[in-house]
Amino acid sequence: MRHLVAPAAVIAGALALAGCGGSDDAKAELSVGSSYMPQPVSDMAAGFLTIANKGAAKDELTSVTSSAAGSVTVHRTVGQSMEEVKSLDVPARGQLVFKSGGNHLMFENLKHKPKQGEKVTVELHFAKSGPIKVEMPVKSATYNPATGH
Ligand SMILES: [Cu+2]
Repeated sequence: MRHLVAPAAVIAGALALAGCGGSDDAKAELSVGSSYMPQPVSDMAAGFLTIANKGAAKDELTSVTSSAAGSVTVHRTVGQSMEEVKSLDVPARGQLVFKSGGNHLMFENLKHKPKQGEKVTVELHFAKSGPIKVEMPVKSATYNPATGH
């Protein structure tokens, strides 16, 4: 489900955000790191990553696609349950973090069950920036980056 924004609205939004920065062409500068998928045990999988924005304008993650799955949706965790969201903000000079127990990507109807050591290609789509392709490594089912190696 793509979230289409009229180009005029995008430009107006960028200019408004640039107002206090002193630059007329402030834009998001996105990069992706720390991506991984815990090895799935069914035809569903979660995915985690961090989207950093060095730019002076915010952006929005609007959809995620992958040829490895029938569908990929963006979820956030609220209390004990999770809900699908249409988009998530990538703040200016900040980051959008997907991690276990928080925001996550949800892959459904996987075409095959990827194993540890494989990579799953996903494409991130944004309201303003061009799409970013990510090679998401598959880790063990219990992998947790917070505990280190
Ligand atoms: Cu979920």
